[in-house]
Amino acid sequence: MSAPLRLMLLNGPNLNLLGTREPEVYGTATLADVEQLTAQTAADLGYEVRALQSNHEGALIDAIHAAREDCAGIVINPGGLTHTSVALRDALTGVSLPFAEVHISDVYAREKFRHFSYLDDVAAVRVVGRGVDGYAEAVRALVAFIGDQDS
Ligand code: CA2
Repeated sequence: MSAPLRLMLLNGPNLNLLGTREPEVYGTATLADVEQLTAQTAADLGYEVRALQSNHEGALIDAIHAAREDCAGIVINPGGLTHTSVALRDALTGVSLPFAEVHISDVYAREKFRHFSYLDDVAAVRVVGRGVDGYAEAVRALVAFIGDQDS
C-alpha cells in the first residue's frame, strides 16, 4: 500500500515565541510563518501538512502516535526536549515513521548542553542552523527519503 500524502509538523516547547524574542538567535519569522512555509513547500511536492505546536511533552507524544494513522512522516523541532527526552525518542521510534529533526539555530555553536540530541541517531533527516528555511529543506529531504523508501 502506498504511504498517505500527508506530513505532520511538530514544534515543541517555547517555539510559539518565535518572532517575539531573541531574533539574533531565532530570526524574526513567527510560528505561523514557519507553518505556512512548511505547508507551501509540502504542497509543491503534493503533500499536505498537519501542524501542532505544544509546550507539553505528552501532547507531542500523543500527536506522534496519531500520525501513525494517516501520515507518511514527521518534521519535528523538539525544542529543548531534544536534549532531555527519552520519551519523545521512544514515541518517534515506536511509530516507525521517518522523521526530520530541525533546529533553527546552530546548536553546535551554542552551549554544550545543546550539542547532545536524543534523536540524532534515529532521524532520517537532520537540518541544523539554517534558520526557518531549514523547515523547507527538511520537507524536501524527508519527501525524497519517503519516495526512496516506497520505490
Ligand atoms: O534551534 C532550535 O530550533 C532549537 O530547537 C530551539 C530550542 C532550543 O532549546 C534548542 O536547543 C534549539 C528553543 C526554542 C525556543 O524558541 C524561542 C523562540 C523565540 C524566543 C524564545 C524562545
